[in-house]
Amino acid sequence: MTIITACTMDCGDACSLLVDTDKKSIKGNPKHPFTKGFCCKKGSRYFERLDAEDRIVTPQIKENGEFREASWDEAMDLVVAKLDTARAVPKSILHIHGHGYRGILGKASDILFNKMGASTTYGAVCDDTGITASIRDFGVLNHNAPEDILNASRVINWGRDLTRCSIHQLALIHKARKNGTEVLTISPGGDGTAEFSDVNVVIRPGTDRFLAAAVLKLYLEAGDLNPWVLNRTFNWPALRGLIDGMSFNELCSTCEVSSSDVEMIYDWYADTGNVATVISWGVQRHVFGGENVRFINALAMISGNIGVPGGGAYFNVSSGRDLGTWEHLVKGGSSAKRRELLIQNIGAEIRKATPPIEFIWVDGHNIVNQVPDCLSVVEAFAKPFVVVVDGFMNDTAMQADVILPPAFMFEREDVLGSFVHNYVNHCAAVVKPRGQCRSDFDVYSDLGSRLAAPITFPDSETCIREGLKQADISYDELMENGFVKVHHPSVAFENMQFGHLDGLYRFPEELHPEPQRDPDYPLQLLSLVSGKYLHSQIPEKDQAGAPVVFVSKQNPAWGALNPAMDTYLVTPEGAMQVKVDTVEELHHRAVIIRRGGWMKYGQNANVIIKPMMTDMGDGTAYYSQGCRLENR
Ligand SMILES: Nc1nc2c(c(=O)[nH]1)NC1C(S)=C(S)[C@@H](COP(=O)(O)OP(=O)(O)OC[C@H]3O[C@@H](n4cnc5c(=O)[nH]c(N)nc54)[C@H](O)[C@@H]3O)O[C@H]1N2
Ligand SMILES: Nc1nc2c(c(=O)[nH]1)N[C@H]1C(S)=C(S)[C@@H](COP(=O)(O)OP(=O)(O)OC[C@H]3O[C@@H](n4cnc5c(=O)[nH]c(N)nc54)[C@H](O)[C@@H]3O)O[C@H]1N2
Ligand SMILES: [Mo]
Repeated sequence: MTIITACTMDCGDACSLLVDTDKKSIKGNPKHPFTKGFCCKKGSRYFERLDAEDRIVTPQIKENGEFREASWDEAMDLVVAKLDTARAVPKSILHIHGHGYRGILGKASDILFNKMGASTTYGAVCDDTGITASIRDFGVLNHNAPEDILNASRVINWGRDLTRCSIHQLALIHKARKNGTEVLTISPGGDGTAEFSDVNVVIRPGTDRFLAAAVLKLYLEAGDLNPWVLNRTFNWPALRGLIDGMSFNELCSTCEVSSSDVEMIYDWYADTGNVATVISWGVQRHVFGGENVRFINALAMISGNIGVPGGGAYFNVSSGRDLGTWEHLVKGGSSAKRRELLIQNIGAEIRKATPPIEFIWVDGHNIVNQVPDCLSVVEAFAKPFVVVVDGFMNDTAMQADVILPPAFMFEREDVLGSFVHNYVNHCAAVVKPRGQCRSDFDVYSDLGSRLAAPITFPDSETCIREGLKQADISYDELMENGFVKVHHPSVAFENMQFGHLDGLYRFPEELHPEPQRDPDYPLQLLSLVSGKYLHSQIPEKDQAGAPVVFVSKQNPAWGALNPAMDTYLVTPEGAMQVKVDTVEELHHRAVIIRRGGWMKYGQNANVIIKPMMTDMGDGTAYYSQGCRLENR
């Protein structure tokens, strides 16, 4: 039987899928206008994950350092007893929820722990730097519909590796190129962007703001600024003054882009026809990542490409923008101001917390793996009682006292939106949960009702219906078709009306210098997404041996390494053994490692990445990590 469902993985493509439950085959829904009948391998091979031999399908309790199987009743009794005790000081409970699963029902754990007044996290490991930057500029988070890119004469892509992170945006780009749209990509290189770009410009990682400022300087020199555009901005004189005071050559040399390439980028923006600007998430994972995004947005604005078809600046939209909450339907508990611990330095934050953290609950997050300074997270998890809701014995599950096995996608229902497109999808449960796995919603509903002071949820259908009310989405249409298009104008900020109270655009008013490189760690470590896997959701069998890092043949480390000896990737935080390979057109001081490998296999770069904040949105500056390669 073929059933319409949808992917709930943390990916903007948010595909509508057809699952043949007899053949266990998965394909993209041809009726879904964005999915268009195809999906990536992570989606089409999801049964390998559901049926994996090493999947945890029974609750586990740790005793004397070893896990043993337990019934749900035994595991829940133990968890509830610990929680009831900890609730005497609600702040002593810490709830950590990640990007592992999303949706209307996916909010259940946040709602339950909010009602308990538990501590929570702030800060971000993903996209909040770029979101905050975009909101400072435009007043709200929005971009043109992704399909509008087909109207662009040219696309300027600031680093997004569509071959890995979004095959449906890639398909749109392929289609646009067939119709004559040209694509220029600016990135540190060594990625998949050459496959879909007419021109590639290699930039020193972390310095896009200087390149955008250099192009803006050429606009100033040319004097061809559109008065209508300037009229829609609040603080143009401040940005103009800032750029006037800078030398073109210095801007070029800071980002290590030649003046002729900067002139070419100016021509791409200034020529007739509209230009769409695409901004990667990579641009904002640097200490001045927010400023990078703001200067790129400023260029899209000054070039007259905001509020027009075929233009726009694509960072992302909020996947939850069309979905409401059902928290107000929950009975018991109360929502008070919660203590917040910084996510990207969670080890240190737990250690210094007063009152101390006694109980930690983690769901949908391989936190021990995905945040910097992982070893300190392991240390901080040692004393509190730790419950992890996950289905694999990954770096986080290993630190648990109790592991509760969740039903994964296709085994449980949810409804979710996308951070790229404008459709809301129904992720139907199409197969029974394996073994004793239970949906997260069911687990939280059960847990809440077992507490000494209970917190009770409505049934799941009531929650879904409530969540759909916000954007007036028809429940029946959603169930019938598997998706609903939510109306958002195809062009964002039409007539240049922005979200600030005065309706005007805001420019950045400062350009911070790039921090000095530590001469002992002259290379820059980029821990990029891998095409084959979603973050750390990597089968254990694929993690043998030292991980491969990629450098350019021009990298000073490459010539200095002796291939016959062991090689280590070294930062001030520590060292890990790696294999080194070369890749074309990568910036000569960049080192690429694909992220998500597990600590227990010596594959996790976060062990040697220091927690560093970005300038906006409390984001994580993973890519500002200095490093070196050496034989040992
Ligand atoms: N070094 C480095 N680290 C990074 C980044 C970087 O650039 N560099 N970027 C990061 C980014 S962009 C992100 S978004 C984060 C992602 O960090 P995480 O959110 O930790 O992502 P995953 O590694 O995919 O882990 C998600 C977990 O959720 C589990 N899961 C899946 N479905 C369900 C479910 O239905 N219920 C429950 N309970 N669990 C489920 C999966 O098995 C998996 O273990 O990592 C960040 N980490
Ligand atoms: N296959 C797969 N797809 C995914 C994910 C996954 O884990 N696997 N994760 C999803 C999630 S949660 C996210 S957030 C996205 C992330 O998607 P991407 O944006 O692709 O994320 P990154 O790998 O962090 O960075 C992407 C690119 O940024 C470029 N880059 C790095 N630094 C700079 C810079 O300073 N300037 C410029 N111009 N470019 C730079 C790099 O060359 C890299 O190719 O992907 C989503 N899609
Ligand atoms: Mo992300």
